[in-house]
Amino acid sequence: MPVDLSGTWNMVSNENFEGYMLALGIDFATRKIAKMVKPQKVIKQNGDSFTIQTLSTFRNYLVQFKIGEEFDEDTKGLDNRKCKSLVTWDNDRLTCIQKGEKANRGWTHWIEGDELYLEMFCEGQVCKQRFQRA
Ligand code: ECB
Repeated sequence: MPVDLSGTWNMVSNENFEGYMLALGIDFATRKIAKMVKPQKVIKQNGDSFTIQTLSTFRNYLVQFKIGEEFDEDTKGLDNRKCKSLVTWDNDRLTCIQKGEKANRGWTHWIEGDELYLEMFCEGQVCKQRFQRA
């Protein structure tokens, strides 16, 4: 039985988001605003099917996928790139590899204590975010 990441989660910390956004080539004005927001994650996990919404006052982002099935991801509203994305379980860590123009790109989610963790990585930069249940 894998862990269940389902729920509504509020961001409580965000480390090196600047470095991650720079690696993605996000412009100065967008980075300034993006750094201010505290997004909420709404995760729906149904067996192998996931919906992850990232909601904020600035932008929203939606991704839907099944474990082990590569899908076309369009990071519209973020860095606006196309990726071939694949999500798998690495033990109790939900891990996504986003193949595309940017090397070494992806993210990992896991739960530790009552908190949801997210690490997003791109070309050597790692952004670490932590969330608590709303
Ligand atoms: C939707 C949050 C808006 C805040 C940032 C807006 C613009 C910044 C542009 C690019 C930065 C790249 C990523 C933003 C960080 C979080 C958005 C969702 C990242 C993501 O792919 O999360 C995964 C894992 O939870 C599911 O899509």
